[in-house]
Formats: sequence, C-alpha cells, structure tokens
Amino acid sequence: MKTVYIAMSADLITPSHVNIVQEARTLGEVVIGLLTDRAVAGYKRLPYMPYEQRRVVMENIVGVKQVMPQETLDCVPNLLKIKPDYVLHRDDWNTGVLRETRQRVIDTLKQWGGELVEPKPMPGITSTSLKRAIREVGTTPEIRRGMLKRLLEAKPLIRVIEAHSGLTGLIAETVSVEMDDKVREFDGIWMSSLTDSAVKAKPDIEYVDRMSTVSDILEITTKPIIFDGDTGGIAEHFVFTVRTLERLGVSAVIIEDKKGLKKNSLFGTDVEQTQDDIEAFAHKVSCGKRAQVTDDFMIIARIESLILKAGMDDALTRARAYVAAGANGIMIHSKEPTAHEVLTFCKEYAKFDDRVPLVAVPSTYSLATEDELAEAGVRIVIYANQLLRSAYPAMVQVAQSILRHGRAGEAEEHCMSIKDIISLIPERT
Ligand code: SPV
Ligand code: MG
Repeated sequence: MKTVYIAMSADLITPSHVNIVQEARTLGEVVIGLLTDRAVAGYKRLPYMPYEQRRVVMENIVGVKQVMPQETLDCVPNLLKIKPDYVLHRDDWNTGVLRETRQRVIDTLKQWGGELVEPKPMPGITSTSLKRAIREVGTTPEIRRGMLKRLLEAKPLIRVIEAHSGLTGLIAETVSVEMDDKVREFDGIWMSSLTDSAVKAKPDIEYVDRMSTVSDILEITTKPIIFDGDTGGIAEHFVFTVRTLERLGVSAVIIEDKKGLKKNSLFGTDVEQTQDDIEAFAHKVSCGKRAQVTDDFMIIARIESLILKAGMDDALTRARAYVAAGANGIMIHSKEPTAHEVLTFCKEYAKFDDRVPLVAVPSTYSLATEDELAEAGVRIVIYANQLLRSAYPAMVQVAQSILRHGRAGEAEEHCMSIKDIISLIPERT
C-alpha cells in the first residue's frame, strides 16, 4: 500500500479539508502532518483550537490513517521519517511563505522516487472567511482565558498592545502587516489603567471603574487580555478581582508592588509613591493564586524598584520572593530612556533556578527592539499607551484646524471618510 502525506493546520475544518483527504485516499494510506501550535504561530495567528483538539478532529475524518505532529512549517523532517510515495498539497503554494518549502519537498521526494501531487484549490469556504465569521460570533471565556498560556508555549515573544475602548480593542484585534511572507499581528491586549483613566479624563489613581471597558473590549475581540490591576487593592479585595476577571475570560492580571495612593509609574520619584513590603505583596499574590478557579489564569507581579530608585538588588530580591509566592510572571518596569537597566535585570534573572515569564513595557525606552528584549529573555512585550498617545494629538490638530478656518473642510484630509466611519462597525443581525 502506498503512503500519502498531507500537511495542514486544520483549525477550522472546511469541505476543502475533507475533499483533499478523499483525493489522497485514492492514492494510498493517508498520513496527516498536523502543524503544532508552535508551527502555526510562527507565521500566523495561533489556531483557535489547540493541537490536541485538532488532532482528535482529523483522526476522525474518514480515510485518515494516522496523524503526526509537524513541528515547523517545513514538512521535510516528517517526510524523511516516513518516506511517503506522495505528498498532496493544493497548488496554491508557489508564492509566499511556502514557496521555498515546496521546492524542498520536491527535492526530498526525489530521493526515493516520491511525487508531489497538487490538486486545484476548492472554491467556496476558505479558512480566512471562517475566521472572519468566528470573530463576528466571538469567543468563549474558556477559550480566550487559556490563550495566553498557549501563546507562551507556542511563541518565543508575545506582542501585546494597549486598548482602552471597544474601538481600540478592534484595532488590537484586526490590524496586521505582512512581512517576510509572514503575517504579523498583536497577540494580545493590555488593558492599561493609564489610558483607561485618561480616556475618561481621570488621573491614573485607581479611581475609574474598569469593568465596563473590559466588557466593551470582550465584546469585539477574541484575543487574550492582560488586565492592568494597579496595586490590586488590599488582598481581601484582590481575590474578588481575580475571580471576576477569570470568570470573564481575561487571561492575566498584573499587579504592582506599591501601596497607598497609587500614581502612574512614569512619574517615577517626581511624586510621592510608596513601595509595598515584600512580604505583604507576596502574600497578596499568593491570596490571588489561591482564589482562582482554573489553571489557565495568570497572576503577574510587577516590580517597581527601578522606577522608585530602590536599586537592582531590591528588584532581584523581590523577583525571587514573588516567584516563590506563586506569581506566574514577573513584570520589570523602568522609565529610563534606554533598556539598559531592564537588560541588566534580565541578565541577573536568567541565573535564577526558578523562573517565570518576564514582561517588559518599553514606553520610555521605546527604541529597544522586540528582538533585543527577547534575546535578553523577555517573553511578553507590552506597548502600553501608544494608541491613545497618537489619537489625542490627532484630535487636537483637527479641532484647531476647524477653529482656524471657520469650517471643517481643511481638516478632512486628516479624517477617515464618512462612508468608512458609518460602516466601520457592522451591525449584528
Ligand atoms: C499602564 O499602562 O497603565 C501601566 C504602565 O501601568 S505605566 O503607565 O508605565 O505605569
Ligand atoms: Mg497602570
């Protein structure tokens, strides 16, 4: 019996998947090389369904003999393992990210006289159109909540952007660019207290009610959310926040080790701010960990020692204590103009035996690149305020133009069209 290999991610199964399996069956026994989460996340969005769920679906498609993990986009390592007689692939991979892989497949198959068979793509439903439909339907708290942990397993660096409204949530959800044949998107959403407060014209002092913003963002997005929990309040209150966020499908909360009237960290020592005692904050973290119901939810401890000029040793001592208290991540904050002190922290942290993922927020040191931070061991980069900081001056400029000219005509070039704004948010009927 001949063997036929088909590589696929099989996230949202369409008739096209079933059809290619049926075509393959006419040639021999069908082996599916199922792309792992890591393999898919390397070039596009993390699949909606984790590998194990996708495997179960594919194993139950009539005609599938075996499902094996394909660890990268390149199926050649699997081909070398099973030496199939045929590889089946739709003839739509002669351009883009898969072009080189295609050639390597042809060259590899030659070694044992195997053949590449390329049926025409099936018209009709595509996984892209299904993904759009899924976004319109939304997601569930369970699926969304677990996504941050899945991303940490699947990708070396998680890229997160701030949102402070449904509209900015939509930007975080949908904006993408194509680079080097890969689709680059934000992986998750930061619910910043600074921008959530500023957009309500309130100072960032733990005053505004955040839950209505969470609800607006949940409504329009499917990506994982990291909630800026400020100080978390007193431990007795923090446990309720953890339960609420977890129930809503938020993936993580970050709390900072300050107490009393919290001010924004980027004031540094220009305003009075008090760092919490190590034991008290570690206790708050462990209370939160005990309160959560699922394994998916993450509590990330944010260290303010560098912001408050308490020194690198203090930052490292705290990191040790917070990890021991059960924190699932450490955010090291800095307001220096370069990444220097963050990178020093990372270097020392890398020597710890017990480590959890590191989070960095390059607001003031914005010239630091993702590659640089990832190289130092940072796993999550948060762009914490750029959407609001760019929107505000644009709005002021337009308001001034209207005043200056006594009409809105000159401001038009800075505005999206009326046609675009009225159709930006589709109705859901
Ligand atoms: C926020 O975005 O609200 C943050 C990060 O907490 S910072 O503004 O740098 O404190
Ligand atoms: Mg904040």
